[in-house]
Amino acid sequence: MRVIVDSLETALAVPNSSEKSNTSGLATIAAIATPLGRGGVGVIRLSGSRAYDMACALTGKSAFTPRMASFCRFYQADGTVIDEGLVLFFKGPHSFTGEDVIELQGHGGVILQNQLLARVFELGAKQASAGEFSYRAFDNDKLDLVQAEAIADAIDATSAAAASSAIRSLSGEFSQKINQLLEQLIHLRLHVEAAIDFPDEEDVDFLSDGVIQSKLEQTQDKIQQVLATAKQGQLLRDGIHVVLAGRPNAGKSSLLNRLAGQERAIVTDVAGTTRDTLQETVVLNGLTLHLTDTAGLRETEDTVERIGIERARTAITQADMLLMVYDVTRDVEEESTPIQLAEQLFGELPEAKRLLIIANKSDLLSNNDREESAAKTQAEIKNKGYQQVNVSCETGVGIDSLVEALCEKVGFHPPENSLIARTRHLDALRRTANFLAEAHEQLTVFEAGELVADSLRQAQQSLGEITGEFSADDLLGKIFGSFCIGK
Ligand SMILES: Nc1nc2c(ncn2[C@@H]2O[C@H](COP(=O)(O)OP(=O)(O)OP(=O)(O)O)[C@@H](O)[C@H]2O)c(=O)[nH]1
Ligand SMILES: [Mg+2]
Repeated sequence: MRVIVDSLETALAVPNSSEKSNTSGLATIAAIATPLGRGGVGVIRLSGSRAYDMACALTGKSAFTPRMASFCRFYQADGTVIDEGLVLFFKGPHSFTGEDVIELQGHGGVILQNQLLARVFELGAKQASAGEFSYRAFDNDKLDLVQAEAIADAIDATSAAAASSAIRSLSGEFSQKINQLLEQLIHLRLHVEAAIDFPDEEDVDFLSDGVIQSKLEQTQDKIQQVLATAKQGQLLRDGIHVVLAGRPNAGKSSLLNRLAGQERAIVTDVAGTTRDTLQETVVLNGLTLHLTDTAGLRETEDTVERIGIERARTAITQADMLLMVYDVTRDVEEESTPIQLAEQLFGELPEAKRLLIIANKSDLLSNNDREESAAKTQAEIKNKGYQQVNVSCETGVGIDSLVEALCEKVGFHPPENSLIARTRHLDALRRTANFLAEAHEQLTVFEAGELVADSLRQAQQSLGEITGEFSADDLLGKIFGSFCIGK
């Protein structure tokens, strides 16, 4: 069996970088790599086969030593000085892009940087498009897709935890997990293909001797572990969209202000204060919350308010999580319960995993009232699988519990060493898991070797999309197009 497996190894190996285009022969690109504005230093980066010659022409020097800073003047064509600063030379392939790279570190002023960039263009460089440096790095095998995405995620991170997990993904930790899984899958495919091609070998039926099944199940377990890590990473990166909805005057805007820690929304005792939706992003317990405050839901003749309510309804349908805020002293009358209120407000009861019920203004209830109201409402809420948190936006009581309940509800509990991930990765992992489940069924129920092999091939294909082994050009365009220019 070992010999057969070895002989199949080459045939099933994951295609590697040989399929990528070669970046040599491409234009030399340039872009301002630091934010344009007032600053001590501004960096312009060049990459390509002519970068070195351009640096020589720009500075009048004839040579640069790789990885050594050289202090130079940067000249216009007519010999006037544009600026002075450092030139750093990274000789390909030992550079970020894998090509020759030059960094010009001048002063960080808008005019100076633009003049310097214009001069570099005059010398023949082309403006880099968004993500083009990273794309070249990917194309030259300096980075895989997960690492390239991690660069953009580190730059765009909205919390310290998201930034540090992006840096861990950049260093290759996430890619390593995926590559281990890919190896495991390839190995599994080898065994299955061998079992199909050589069914009578040593008089053993490889498909039913349990070895393939146990290897398959191990791979399935591993995928589930990686999926769980990736889910946390995706929450870290993207956060969740939380919509605050309820009757007018329930305290939605007060809650937004409490969560934001500042007076962001107007709060008055006039019902119908909030007209338009209002967004605020906050990071609480490490989770990024994109909050939307909405107009109170009610029947109204007022044109402006009606438009506001329509917007509220749109936000409600798009929310990852709905916080239904109600006024404990008013909104839930004798004959109605929070669950009935939710049905009235939203037309139908939202799924339990998308709805958190917030009983606000608990400071206005006496202890007796509070107990009575809790007894009345909690049983039904729990029976139906929903959850209520009692808060007072006035005093701040219950706000911490609300945030904890929110994190719990979306399953956010990132491990110490979490790794950033994107929806794209989760999607690919889920598809891989589905193909493996298919393979398992074909193996254990139908003993259909060819179909097992085909499902495993598709599983490998899906998994390979994550690091970019099998990614289509349009997907690459989408990923790199979302980067900033100069990266
Ligand atoms: N006592 C008490 N009053 C509160 C509490 N939360 C909000 N209020 C008051 O309730 C009134 C309405 O609060 P808002 O936050 O404007 O309510 P809203 O739900 O945004 O109302 P609309 O924008 O009109 O839909 C204000 O007078 C608040 O000061 C609370 O926990 N306790
Ligand atoms: Mg409001």
